[in-house]
Amino acid sequence: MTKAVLAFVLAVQAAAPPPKFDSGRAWEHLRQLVAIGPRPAGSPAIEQTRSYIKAQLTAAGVSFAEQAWDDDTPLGRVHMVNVIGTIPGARKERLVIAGHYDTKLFRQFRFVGASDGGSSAAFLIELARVLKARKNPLTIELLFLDGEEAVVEWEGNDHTYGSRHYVDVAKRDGSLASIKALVLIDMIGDRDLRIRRDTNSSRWLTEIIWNAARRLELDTAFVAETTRVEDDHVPFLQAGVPSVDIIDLDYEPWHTAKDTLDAVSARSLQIVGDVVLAALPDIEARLIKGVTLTGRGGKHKQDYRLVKAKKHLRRHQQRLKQSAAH
Ligand code: 1BN
Ligand code: ZN
Repeated sequence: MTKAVLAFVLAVQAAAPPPKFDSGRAWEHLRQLVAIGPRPAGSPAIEQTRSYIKAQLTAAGVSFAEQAWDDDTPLGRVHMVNVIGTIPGARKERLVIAGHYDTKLFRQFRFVGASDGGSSAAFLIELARVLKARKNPLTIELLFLDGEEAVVEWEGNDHTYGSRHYVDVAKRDGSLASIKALVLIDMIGDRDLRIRRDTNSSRWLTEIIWNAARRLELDTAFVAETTRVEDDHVPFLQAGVPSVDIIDLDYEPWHTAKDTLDAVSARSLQIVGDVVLAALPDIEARLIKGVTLTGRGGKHKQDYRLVKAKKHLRRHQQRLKQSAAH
């Protein structure tokens, strides 16, 4: 390739908009995950699920780490592993986008969790591909959580093992401060998607996401009604990390043998993909103080605003130094 051709290719790549969320791809991931069968924490099937997730992250060019531990459950010690995909951004501070990939253990029937456990994992895999090709102002962490489900009953500490472990480790190793927000995805496959606003979630994050849905005329799926959910976002909220749970709990097949591919749709995955990606610039703007990405001016405008934000931060730091010196 000549220098001129190379420069042209690089210029085209730089100008090209990031790819869109492709629910066809997400659906294929979901199909593969469901085909593995029940995938409870500690099972050989969840090991296989993890291999699939890791292979897909590698294919997307996203590096990952595994966070493994053994946790005490009402059924004894269970081996669990969070998979942490990282897409470096312009800044080290992280926006975490998470979802669980385990399915609830049921011995009475075959539970494959197409929406509950499957949809969140499939969604994150496709999001990895999209965000890898995007210019991200913050580092994005795609967090595949193990052990969300109760091993027996959702009471006491028998739930959210993965998120509690992740937050505990982040507190201990000092990395919690760099986590600026969490967007949690759970049970988004429902064919008849109806996501209520969770009142446990941080208000400003909920506003940004539901506003994005309204802009896209997807407020039939992101409805105005509220609910209160305990899920993997709670340990983050308790640690002071602004968090939002995007979850459709109005799902008849929930925790039944009917949570299969028949009950979910690619369209629902697409809706959530479009809304999350539309909300992202506003979330990032809020997190990078001084930036207002209110316009939809494309890459150059965003770069310009980032430069302005950096300047603003530098000035702010100088003022702080000056006032400390006086
Ligand atoms: C979500 C999917 N959850 C379990 N599977 C969390 C939850 C538990 C939500 C109880 C509502 C009630
Ligand atoms: Zn569940």
